[in-house]
Amino acid sequence: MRKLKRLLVTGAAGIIARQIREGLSEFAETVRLSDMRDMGDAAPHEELVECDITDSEAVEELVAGCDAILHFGAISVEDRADIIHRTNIEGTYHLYEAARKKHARRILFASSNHVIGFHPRESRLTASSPIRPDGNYGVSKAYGEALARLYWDKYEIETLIVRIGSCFPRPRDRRMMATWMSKDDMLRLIGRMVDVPRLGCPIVYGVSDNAEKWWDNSETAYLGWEPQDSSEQFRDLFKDAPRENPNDPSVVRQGGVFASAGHFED
Ligand code: 15L
Repeated sequence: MRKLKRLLVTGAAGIIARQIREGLSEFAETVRLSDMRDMGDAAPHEELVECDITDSEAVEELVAGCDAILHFGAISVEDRADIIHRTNIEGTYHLYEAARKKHARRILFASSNHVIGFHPRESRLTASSPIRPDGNYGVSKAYGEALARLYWDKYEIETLIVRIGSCFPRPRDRRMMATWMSKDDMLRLIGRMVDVPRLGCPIVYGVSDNAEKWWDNSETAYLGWEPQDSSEQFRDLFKDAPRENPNDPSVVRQGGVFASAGHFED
């Protein structure tokens, strides 16, 4: 496998980056980790940089010298629009501008299933399905996807857009039997992002090979990513859970409670 010189990871103290951190040494000689929160101690191949993603100058400095970026840095739950916009919209804009100016050519944009969260669970979605964000958070990720597409079309910066399902050590509720993504499947996907000769700007659903499937990645088969794990190993966790009401909006919609949550400006 091709090895990058320096791989930048934003949101390095977050739940996804913490799970995959150890595995990243396979992809790059140096891994630059960035967050505003505590990132622990650096391993010999790591650099730790405290950076506020909303500070454009600091982000430019952060990106300098990196050939690829895993952009996980974001508010990752539903919140008021002004809070979400600052980090997820302005911050992502600063990151893409820095990539353009400092010649970082390949980015993984951690998008989310909440870009399509209002689709009902019985629909099977592809990369071409219309977006149906389920809240302020989902809208901010749709912006990031559009920005990624613009920077590919106009500046040839390649982005792997990953609409991540639920990347936790194990599913936290019944819904996540369909949306769960293992850390190893995430690492396999990053491996393809690094290794594929021509990436372009594909949209991939970040989900393991679960028995319950809402998302179809056949349009991006050229990436050669084949998830190996399945949530079935965790099915017993929910065998005694109360039966869900099939008409509850959080059960009807793919986005779960993000879709049924009330308006966040009130
Ligand atoms: C996300 O995008 C969130 O960041 C995460 O906290 C989970 O809730 C996940 O989606 C999900 O849909 O399960």
